[in-house]
Amino acid sequence: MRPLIGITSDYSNDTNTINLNSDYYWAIYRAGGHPVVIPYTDSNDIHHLISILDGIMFTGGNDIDPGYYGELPHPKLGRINPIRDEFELKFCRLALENDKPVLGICRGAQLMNVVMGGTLYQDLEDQLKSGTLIKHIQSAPVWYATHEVKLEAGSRINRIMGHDNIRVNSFHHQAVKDLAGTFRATGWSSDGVIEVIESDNHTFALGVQWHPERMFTRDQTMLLLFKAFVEACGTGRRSV
Ligand SMILES: [Mn+2]
Repeated sequence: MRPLIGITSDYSNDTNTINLNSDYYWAIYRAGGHPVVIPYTDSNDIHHLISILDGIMFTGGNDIDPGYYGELPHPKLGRINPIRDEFELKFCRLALENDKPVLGICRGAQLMNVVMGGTLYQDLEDQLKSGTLIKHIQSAPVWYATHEVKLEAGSRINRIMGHDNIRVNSFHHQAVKDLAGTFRATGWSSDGVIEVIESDNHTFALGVQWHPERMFTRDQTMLLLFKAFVEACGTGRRSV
């Protein structure tokens, strides 16, 4: 039986719609999971939701309210979605506390770090004065890799991808700044921006700053990430 994987979605107050790019859905399905789209949910129901899922993928989206990591809004902060923030932060905290396998994509990786006490660059161009900053909001097609990520030797992401260097797409103006205690950085772009975080204290808690779901149909190595996640979700499932 396919592990049941919850995928968080965006909620628009303006149009009263729940939105998810279907690439996320097909990536989990192709990797052997049974994807279910999770809209925002009343916090009283989150415990039950987590108990019936085998794993959760936190997807990309708007910026997280910097108040959650103790900062005021920087002028370059993008749109925020208070309803999504409140739900996902509780959902992610509870998932990690219960050692439910978690994969974070872009905003999802940032969310995992914030939930566990880390901080973000609210705007890389303004706040990371490295002098070597590369373009992290690519103009190239979504599936096209535009920058390299160096993966730490011996890390989970390195074992999954099977390479010390990979090429990824990039659609973010924010990134992890101070790491939460439970996470370590295991992938960086050439300008030092953290592109992968992972936990050694959880069955599977890993976040990537790029969008593998938009690459896997053209780059099979990107499917390895989803397969490793689904496999971890399957290991922990209760027999019925
Ligand atoms: Mn990037």
